[in-house]
Amino acid sequence: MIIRNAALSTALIVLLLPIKSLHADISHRKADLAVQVQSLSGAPLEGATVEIEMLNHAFRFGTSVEYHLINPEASTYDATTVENLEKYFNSMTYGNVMKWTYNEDRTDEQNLAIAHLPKTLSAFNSPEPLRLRGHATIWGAPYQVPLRVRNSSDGTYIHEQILQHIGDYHTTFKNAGVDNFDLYNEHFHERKLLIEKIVTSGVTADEAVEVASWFQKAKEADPNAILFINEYNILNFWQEDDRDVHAYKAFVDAVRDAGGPIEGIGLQAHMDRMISKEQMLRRFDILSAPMPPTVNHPEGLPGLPLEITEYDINLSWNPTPQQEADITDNLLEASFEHTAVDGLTIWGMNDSNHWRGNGLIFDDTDRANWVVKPSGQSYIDHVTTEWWENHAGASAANGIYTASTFKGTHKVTVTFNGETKEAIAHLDSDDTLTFKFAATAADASSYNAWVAFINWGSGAQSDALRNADPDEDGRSNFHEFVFGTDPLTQDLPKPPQLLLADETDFMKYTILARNEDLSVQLARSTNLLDWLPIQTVLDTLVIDDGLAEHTIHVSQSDLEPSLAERSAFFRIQISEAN
Ligand SMILES: [Ca+2]
Ligand SMILES: [Ca+2]
Repeated sequence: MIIRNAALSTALIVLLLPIKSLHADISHRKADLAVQVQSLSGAPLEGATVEIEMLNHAFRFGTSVEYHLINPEASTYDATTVENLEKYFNSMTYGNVMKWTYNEDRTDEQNLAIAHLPKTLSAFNSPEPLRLRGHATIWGAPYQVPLRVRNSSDGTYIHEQILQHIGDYHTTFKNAGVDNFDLYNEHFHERKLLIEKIVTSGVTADEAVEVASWFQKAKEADPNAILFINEYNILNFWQEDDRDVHAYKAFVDAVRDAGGPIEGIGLQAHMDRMISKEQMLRRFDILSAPMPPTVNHPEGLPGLPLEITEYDINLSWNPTPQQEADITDNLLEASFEHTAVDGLTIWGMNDSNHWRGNGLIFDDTDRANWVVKPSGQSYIDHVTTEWWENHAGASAANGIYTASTFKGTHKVTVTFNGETKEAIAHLDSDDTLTFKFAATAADASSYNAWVAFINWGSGAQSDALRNADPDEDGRSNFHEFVFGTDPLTQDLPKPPQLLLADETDFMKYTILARNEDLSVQLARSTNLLDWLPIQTVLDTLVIDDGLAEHTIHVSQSDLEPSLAERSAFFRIQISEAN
């Protein structure tokens, strides 16, 4: 018996491993971030320290939340909700306040304040704001349809009311920074109040023409709005024949064929049964497939992106905490691994603010102590650990350090020769960021950078001071920096050179000095005590190695009114610009 069991276990493992690894490719979620470290003149610098800190995902990880919990002016504002919203998500959807009845009871100003609130909140505690999904413009559920429309049986009137609302709604939210909108919610499940009163034939193609007019109206009001259709019991459809999945896709195609600009397919995913990752991936394939050729579109149309819009777990099937974690694993992994899925929004994080009392992340029975559930741990582990990477290393001989990392926002910090520089990378595809550093004393553009390159010897901190003259050649270190001479050798800089005056210049000086962060000022005196600044024109010609030839042009008018003083002293003053 023991031997047979062992053999069976081995056989199962052999069978399961290929299935698990079949879809584990997430390379499409990553890109190469190359950090190129160079000298000011473009030569590669080896050995720079490079740190890449992930700040935000490109993939949407969102939750629904109620406005009254996150509105700082509401008495019901909940700091714990806001804290967890900013910690674990980069997107949010309002549960109710952007639906038709709520929306039309508010002023435009109030509706815009609602749309703008997420911009004041942080995504994954980064400097970036939360994104917002708009939910939902049209939904035929009772109490989501205004009373006058609900009570009407006049299809023409209802059609006109819908177009009026869509026009108003998408005019209000135009340029409000809403990522995308569920324009039409639950076509297959909430039919009686709207679509069945407008289209009495019951023919799908007729319904598609009507719905296409809604999408067109939204696009007219806001050409930049990205418009989704949204539906439930698709991902968790109970039959292996995927019948409702095909029906949903066929309706989307019919609306598109009728000219309705559907740009994304929403899947609510209120899970009422265990669904495997393979089932989900198969349904994503069906839904994201291109539209087949039609008379109107002989080439067909490209497939559409998908989003999971309302993921949560229905308690109707009495799932164990482990099953809740397992189905969360399945959905997160299927969504992240499938190339067509752009985002996953859960429908509420904590039990006490969930429509069915089963938030995905937290049991907050004790409001002072939110406890992470197994399903929440699955979410947190995937989103903030497994799919969250920081990188560190050193630039190679070609000056480059490359990290293959998640698409999203990263802070890049590079340190070379004691100098540190930072930049933010928004990584959508392979990209290169270039950092330039002073690599030699001649490269240094400031005194402090220059000082770091000189080997001052031991116990000679004071030798590096700006006014020190360790080589006793009569020039301070700052003068040595400015004129590109050696602070430890008695050498001489090229002196300023007086050039012959020509028709435009009364006189003209050239000096050789640093070309960056320096200002050059000419002054005049008759007694070597009082100095009068002279406005001059300065030309800077960069030679190389951080040195430049500065030419000071002095015209006759610069010297007025005392041209009569034929005898004068001139002083060239060089200082760091700021
Ligand atoms: Ca000196
Ligand atoms: Ca010297």
